Amino acid sequence: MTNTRRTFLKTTLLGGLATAATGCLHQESSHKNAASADEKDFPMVIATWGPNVKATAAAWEVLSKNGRALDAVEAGARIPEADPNDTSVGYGGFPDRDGVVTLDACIMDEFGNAGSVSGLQNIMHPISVARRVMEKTPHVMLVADGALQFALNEGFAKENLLTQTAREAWEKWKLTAEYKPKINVERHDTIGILALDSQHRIAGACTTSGMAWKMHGRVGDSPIIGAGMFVDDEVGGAAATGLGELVLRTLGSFLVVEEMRRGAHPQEAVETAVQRITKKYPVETAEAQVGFIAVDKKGRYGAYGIHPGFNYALYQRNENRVFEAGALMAK
Ligand code: SD4
Repeated sequence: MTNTRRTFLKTTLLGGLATAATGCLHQESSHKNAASADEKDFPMVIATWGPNVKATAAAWEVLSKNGRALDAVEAGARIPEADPNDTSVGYGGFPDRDGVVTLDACIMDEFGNAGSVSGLQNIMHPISVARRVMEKTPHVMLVADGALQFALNEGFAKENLLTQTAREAWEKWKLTAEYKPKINVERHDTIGILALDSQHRIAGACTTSGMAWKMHGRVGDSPIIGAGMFVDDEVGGAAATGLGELVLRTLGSFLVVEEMRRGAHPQEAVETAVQRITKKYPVETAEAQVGFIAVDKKGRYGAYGIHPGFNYALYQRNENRVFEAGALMAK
């Protein structure tokens, strides 16, 4: 066990561990089943993967000053984007099989506006480019060269995002050139982040370098509105991590939000989405991970993965903590 992992596990509370063991609702979330929102639960922010406590902390900086959820999720997503040690997001992200770092990101606000970029190269903060697409263009999504041109026109700097570590990992991968995405790689992956601010406005963001060693031009779930992330201010929001192809085929985040619209608790909703994927794709899901996080407008949340090992960061009621998510294939 790495030191980092030990630190995160130490911060895991009993409620989170109970969830990992049973796959049930969080013990501590029982108070959240009240018909109306508990004001103490606002603001809140939740993000995929434990190391993203740094991202939830950055988002909290915005939220605790009564800032807008949209600003909070953007601030949070920018943390792993700029971290060279995070090999699955932004700067330092592992490249595709041609050695090119290509980035996917999307963002949504409380009005249902959405922005997205895919296959973006050489820009450190694709989430901020996605936000500009949302706010400054008549479109939702820009890809590849068009996205880069737009970013440059908007004043973003062109940078080399391939670190020495990532290059060496790619050189090593090329020796076998076997494409076999692993479950819970480093437990540090794509960030999906959802926030509810003090005025109960919702926003979500998702940003990634995608699956390492993917084909050049491959688009994952993360920049696709409804797959990698979806929010609806009337209902709640959801975000996904893991093997994007499985999430794309099932439009996972949209499914989670629609389940909540039908009245499901966020935990039930994420479990339904995971079950849908595993039922439809039993062979692929035996070896692949997908994890979802979700929040509803009452400030309740849920998280669930196909396999054990998915965890998440939650900043709520003034505490920033990491929890183990339950898993369908928990032993
Ligand atoms: C993708 N879902 O590109 C992303 C990557 C990811 O765990 O989340 N990896 O498929």
